[in-house]
Amino acid sequence: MNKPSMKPSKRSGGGTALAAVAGVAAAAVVLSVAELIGAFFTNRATPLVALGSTFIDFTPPWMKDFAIATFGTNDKAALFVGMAVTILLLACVLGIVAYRKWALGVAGVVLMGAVIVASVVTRASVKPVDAIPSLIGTAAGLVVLRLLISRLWRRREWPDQPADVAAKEPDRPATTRRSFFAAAGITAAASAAAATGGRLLSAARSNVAAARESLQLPAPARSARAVPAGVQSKAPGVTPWLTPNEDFYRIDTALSVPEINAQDWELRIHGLVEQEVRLTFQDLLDAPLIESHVSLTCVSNPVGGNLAGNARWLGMPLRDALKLARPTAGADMVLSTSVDGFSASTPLEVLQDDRDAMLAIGMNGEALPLEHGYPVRMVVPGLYGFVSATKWVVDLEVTRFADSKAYWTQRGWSEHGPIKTMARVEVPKSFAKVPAGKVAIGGTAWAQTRGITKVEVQIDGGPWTEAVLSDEASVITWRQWSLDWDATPGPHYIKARATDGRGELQTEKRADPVPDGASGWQSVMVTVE
Ligand SMILES: Nc1nc2c(c(=O)[nH]1)N[C@H]1C(S)=C(S)[C@@H](COP(=O)(O)O)O[C@H]1N2
Ligand SMILES: [Mo]
Repeated sequence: MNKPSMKPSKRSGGGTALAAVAGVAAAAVVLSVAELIGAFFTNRATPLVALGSTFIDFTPPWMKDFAIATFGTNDKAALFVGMAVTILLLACVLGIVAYRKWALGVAGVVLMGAVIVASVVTRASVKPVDAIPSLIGTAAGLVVLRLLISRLWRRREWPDQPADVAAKEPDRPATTRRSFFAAAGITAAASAAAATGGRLLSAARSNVAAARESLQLPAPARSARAVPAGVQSKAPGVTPWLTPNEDFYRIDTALSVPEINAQDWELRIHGLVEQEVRLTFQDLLDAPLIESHVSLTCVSNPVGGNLAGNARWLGMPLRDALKLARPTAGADMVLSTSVDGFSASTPLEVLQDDRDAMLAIGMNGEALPLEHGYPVRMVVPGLYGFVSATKWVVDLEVTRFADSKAYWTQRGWSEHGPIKTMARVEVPKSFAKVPAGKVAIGGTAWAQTRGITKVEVQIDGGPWTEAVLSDEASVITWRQWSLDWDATPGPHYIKARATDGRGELQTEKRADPVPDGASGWQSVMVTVE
């Protein structure tokens, strides 16, 4: 074993850079070995996913808002890039520290390992054994770090090699620069192979996607209301009234999409109830299901943003599920929790009235896509997703707002989240150049549970003109609109505002998404040529 005295002096040039390389190679081993071994565990909270998820859970509201505003639905990719850069830098530092003072390097790696393990075991629905991939990964990384660093200590032919090192270790071969890079290269290649193998293996082991594909949805006991022929805006280029599943916005805290076997799925309804209930997926398939078009909206949607979608959902009415459990007097909230620990607080009465709140299993005629909550999610008309639309839902606790706080409420967002009235201008696009003459303006407006009764458009601060409303399917779906405009050359500003079914005009007051949704009238600048 090398003793500290055998290490080169601090000033050895080149050694430091190579030590950083050794650190990076060791970090690659930690992550890839954990990935490979993680393939054998069902939860698969491997280091990157667990660290990222923990980071997301500690994200303050303004940062979440910033991430969504900046990266939109690519916020997860941005997080992974940020994590990769951080890990790369830390690995360089750890490599250098280990090279200079091995014991300190070991302490650093062990500390990193402890952070990884802590973030893994604190995830929801994780068992202690799920720490094993990270533990083995960290141990493997430490071994590789030792092998590479000791090569640096034994650099006989390198100019900065202290004379006594080789003499003190006559039984061990000296190393060359080339052999160091060969070892580092082999480590990198082996890591890449292990990580890829782990990915492929876990993809092969997961049959959830296949089971979803072959799921036959039952016919609803009550079909969706017929959609009027004229729901689509007359203005070309406006979003389709019905959002295809692949285009439906996705917002959640899940870095890796939870994979739940429908046969294993169970929903526990408990808390302030007379009868605790457990529902299986088969119970849902056997229940009288309803089908309904409902538009979902995210509270993080900025004015004019596209974090909203409209789909046909199939599911068991939540009022029926709650009836089985019989909530007791005093309860005023249902805390729904997903398999990955996200939770939402929904007023109990909203889940018991006739607005078609449901435990959804189908979306636009298909089983729920994995990213949208397979096998079961909540869909609640009229409320932003963060207080209602729990995906991968496994637990409903009947409780009181005074006693429990949901995931985003704990992080500074509101306790309640009724959707605010909003008119969105979709064509012409912001900063578009359009030819003079007849220009079709159009977009989508929503005020779920109240409905839209008027949309008005204003050009350059002039009079407000009523737009043509497309047909209304229901008050829980969005409503499209259009207006023909005789455009004259020059820059123009187009503003829109909606009035809801109660005759209430959309507020002009600008508000940020935090804490309970953005508001204000959208204004779009276009250039007419
Ligand atoms: N399990 C889980 N469910 C969740 C969330 C989440 O982070 N985790 N996000 C909610 C939010 S904020 C919204 S807007 C909707 C979005 O649903 P979608 O991704 O199907 O469009 O899901 C809700 N359900
Ligand atoms: Mo959301």
